[in-house]
Amino acid sequence: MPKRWEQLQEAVSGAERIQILLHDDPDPDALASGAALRFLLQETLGIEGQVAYRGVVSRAENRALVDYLDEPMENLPPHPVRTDRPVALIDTQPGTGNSPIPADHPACIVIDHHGERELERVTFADIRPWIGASSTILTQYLRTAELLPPTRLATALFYGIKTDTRALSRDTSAADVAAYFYLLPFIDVDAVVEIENAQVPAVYFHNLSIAMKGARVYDDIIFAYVGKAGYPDLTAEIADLFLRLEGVEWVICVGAYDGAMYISLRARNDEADAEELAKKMVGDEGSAGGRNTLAGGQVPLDGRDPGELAALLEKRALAHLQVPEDVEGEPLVP
Ligand SMILES: [Mn+2]
Repeated sequence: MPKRWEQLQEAVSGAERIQILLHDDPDPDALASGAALRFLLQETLGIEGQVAYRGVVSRAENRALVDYLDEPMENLPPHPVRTDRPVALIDTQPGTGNSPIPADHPACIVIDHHGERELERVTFADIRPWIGASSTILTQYLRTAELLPPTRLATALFYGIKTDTRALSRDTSAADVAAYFYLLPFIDVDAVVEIENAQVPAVYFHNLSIAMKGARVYDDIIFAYVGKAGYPDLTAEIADLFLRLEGVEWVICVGAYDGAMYISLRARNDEADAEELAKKMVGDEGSAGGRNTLAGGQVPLDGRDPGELAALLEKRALAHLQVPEDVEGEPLVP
């Protein structure tokens, strides 16, 4: 770890300002990790960092976290980012489906816990797929640099680990457990409770009702289409909810938003390959990424009827999961 910390410092030596990019539609792990890198570089090297992302933070809990963090974050336009400022990329890698920079864009720092890709122009990469959250990696850097995390940052990092690992129940390494309990004394427990209980807009229940009425269960697989989603994170929220269904091993949830079909996958088994399923579902039409138990993707609608595209994606998913074509799913609710 001290060696990594030295290399990270070398990668930004001489820089006065740096842009810290998160993955699109950032989740708590990305938001917390970006804020942590900014704090780390500011406190140790005096480098001014600007955290930025494309897309929207739409899940109620995540918006509550952003409000609580009170960290200036820049919302970037939808096209790929091209900038001359040194760039750090967090919780994703250049050229992946949810990355704001293409594979050939230089980056001085990339920190991620997803599967390692071929990195072309990255000065310092810390990619550790066996770790459950980027927040864990950033917590390690803070400790190595002997920086105590301020309350808001500690709370965000704790929440980042908690959400990415489902409270240490999936994709969790010893390092995640160590970081989680290291942060515990520094966090604001009331803030965590408030973030976790953030109220959702009415459209959540509208989409939930469509999803529930149409959901089909194929043995240990549940497929649900939420219709036209009120916001992009909706499919992820409903996928998390359906994972609670008894006997379910796989949740496949899709919904149309802003000209694209959003796909959210969840698996209960750590040995599953949700990322592979997401890639099979999008084929060469869109982008997908993720980990063993959690993955997502997007397919452009290209003028197609969302319901028909949802049915096509369902077919692809079931084929990949080896459900025979003549098996008809049971409705979730009669
Ligand atoms: Mn993450």
